[in-house]
Formats: sequence, C-alpha cells, structure tokens
Amino acid sequence: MQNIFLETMQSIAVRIQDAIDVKDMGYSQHENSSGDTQLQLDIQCDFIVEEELSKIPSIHTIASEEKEHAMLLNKDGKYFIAYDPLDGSSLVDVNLSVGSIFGIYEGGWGAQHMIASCYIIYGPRVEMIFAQNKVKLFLLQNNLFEFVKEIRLKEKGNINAPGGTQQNWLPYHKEMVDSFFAEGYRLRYSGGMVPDLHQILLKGGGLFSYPPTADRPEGKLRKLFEVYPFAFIFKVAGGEISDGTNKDMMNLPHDHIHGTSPCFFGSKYEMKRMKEIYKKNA
Ligand code: AFP
Repeated sequence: MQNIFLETMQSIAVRIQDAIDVKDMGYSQHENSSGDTQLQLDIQCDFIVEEELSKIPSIHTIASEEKEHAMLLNKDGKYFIAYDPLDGSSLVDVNLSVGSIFGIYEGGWGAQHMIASCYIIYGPRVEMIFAQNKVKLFLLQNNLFEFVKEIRLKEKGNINAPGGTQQNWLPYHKEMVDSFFAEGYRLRYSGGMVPDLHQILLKGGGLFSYPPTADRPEGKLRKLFEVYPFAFIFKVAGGEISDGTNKDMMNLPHDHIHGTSPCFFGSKYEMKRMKEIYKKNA
C-alpha cells in the first residue's frame, strides 16, 4: 500500500517545495472552511495535491482542509484521503518549517477507518514520515524519497510543546504544563504542528498538547486532516494519544469532515501524567 502512495508523495513534495520557493505570498480574497484567510500558496498547494492524488485509481474520495466539501474521484476506489496541503502556512513568510499531512482511510471517513498516515516536512531538508505497521522516515534526494530509518519513541522525552493561548488554558492544564518544566523539560514550539511533532518523534519523546481552551472548547486542530494522522503515527511509534477524555480517540464516531478536537500526543511517561490529571479534573 505504501508503494501506491510513495511516487505520488514524491511528486507532491517536489512540486510544493518549488511552490514554497518561488510563489507570491499575497493573501487571496477567500476564506477556507475553518475561517482562515487562504494564502495564494495554500490554494496552489491544494491544487497540486488534488492533481497528484487524482492519478491514483484506487482513491474513492478526497477531502482537503482548504475545501468545504469532499470530492469523489473513483466510485470503485477504496481509499478516502483527507489532506492539509500546507499546514502552518502562516509560518512560510517567516521562513519556518511547514508540512503537508495525509490521513489514509479505507471505506469511509473516521478514525476507525484509518489504515495509514503520512506527512511531508519542508525544512532545511524535505523529509517524509509514512506510518502503516511501522513508522518510517524518508529523505528526499534528487526528487526521490530514500528510506532512512524506522522511528520508535522512547518511554520518556524532554520536550514540552504546549499549543493554544495560555490566557485561555484551564488551570489544571497550566499546572500540568508547568509540572514538566519544573522537571527540566524544554519548551519547543514553533506553531507548526508538523515540525513541532516531527521534533518530538525524531528526538525520541516528549509531549505535544493542544487542549480544550476557554475560547475553543473543541480545540483548534482538525480531526481528519491533523489529529487522527498524528494520533496514528504516535500509536504505531509506541507512544500514547488522547483527546483529554477517557474515550478511545481512534474509536470516536465521525461527525463532520472539518470537525476539530483537543489533542495530546507523546511518549508513555508524559501521557500517563496527562491522562491522570485530566481524569482527576473531568
Ligand atoms: P496555520 O496553518 O494557521 O499556521 O495554523 C497552524 C496550526 O493549525 C498547526 O499547525 C499548529 O499546531 C497550530 O495551528 C498552532 O496553533 P496556536 O498558534 O494556537 O498554538
């Protein structure tokens, strides 16, 4: 299955990297389904991904973070692909790393249907993480993704990446975040989900949190395009995930393609504390 997507991911990575390098960064007049003003670059990247995924006959439907509705490609296909063509695009003008995220679902939308996920990170190097039964790191070399190594999380890391506006955090969330700093954890947060989680994965562990906040009780990050793909990767890499409740995140019923959820991803040690604190305060 990875082979079906590898070539397509290569083409997407090369074309998006080129678009980031040369394209005009002006704002378009449009707003996307999440209410963000769309950058010209977002629209360009969305078009690139749509065009490349359209070449795969086994894809049934695609849904983009940039488009309100899903799009049927082949009624006999079995894969449903949700993608964020350029996550963290507001970071491009300050030249920080950004990424493309893909959730690969079979037979329908929703976490239970997820069978693989993948992201591409555009940084000093272009890399890809592909997760199915293992989490694999690839490096783009001469327009081809070369396998580098398998990624496994350690039991415990030393990175703390807390998302959202502190002013709107719940008091127990702040206590949890502070407890890790008090233990020597270091703050690593760029505001791009892809580089922030890539760092935790590659350095072996830590905690990324985007909690329910006073202004966004359902979180900010989108389930199909951002939350489930990373949840899948962290599970396969030996980490833990949560939406802040006792429910199994990968069994939540599907609601809306643009639905959001609070999310927590990390290695086992940090996630154990997170779950205990959230359970106590539920
Ligand atoms: P943009 O695509 O608007 O730059 O947002 C990026 C993002 O969706 C995700 O990549 C980050 O983890 C998250 O937002 C950061 O949000 P906060 O700035 O509220 O922490």
